[in-house]
Amino acid sequence: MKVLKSNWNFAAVVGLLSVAAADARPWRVEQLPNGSKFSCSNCHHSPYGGPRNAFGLAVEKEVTRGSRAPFWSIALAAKDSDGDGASNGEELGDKDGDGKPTDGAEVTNPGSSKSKPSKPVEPIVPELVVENPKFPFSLRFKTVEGQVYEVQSTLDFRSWTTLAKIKGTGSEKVFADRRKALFPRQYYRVKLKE
Ligand SMILES: [Ca+2]
Ligand SMILES: [Ca+2]
Repeated sequence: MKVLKSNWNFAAVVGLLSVAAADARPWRVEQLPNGSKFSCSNCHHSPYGGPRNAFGLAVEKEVTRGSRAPFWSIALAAKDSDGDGASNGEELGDKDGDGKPTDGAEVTNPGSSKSKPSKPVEPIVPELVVENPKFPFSLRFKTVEGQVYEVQSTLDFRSWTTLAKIKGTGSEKVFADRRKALFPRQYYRVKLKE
């Protein structure tokens, strides 16, 4: 009798699962490039299904109710359904929409504007301007917020000494070399720290 009872419990759980899955149509997730990352949240506001988000509504236009036919297309990839500036294809790591995701591509949610690709920060090599050529020698350069710069000096272009680390703020920074001027000539450079 005990065995029979546990079988019943099992059947009840399976029944509940299939109801939830029917709502969110898991085969649609499988047809999206990298669809498994956000699963049902690609198309629905909730990870359990329910009302569709902007991308879900765009997908709904492409599919027939209950159909399992592939729907991912170049046209759907080119749209920016959630309006976050990144196309659906860019968000799902398949920019050209050919159904083959790009290896190592960043995957974000095409149905949520809060999830979008992080734009790579372009490293900007700063241009150095001499502020004071006499003692104390100083130079200035424009910085980018979030980047770290090292001011270095050398006598021979072989060994460089780090004189200062400067955190970028988005505005110009001034570096002054207040060391005693022991050498007739010094060379300076500013290195962008990785
Ligand atoms: Ca988008
Ligand atoms: Ca998005």
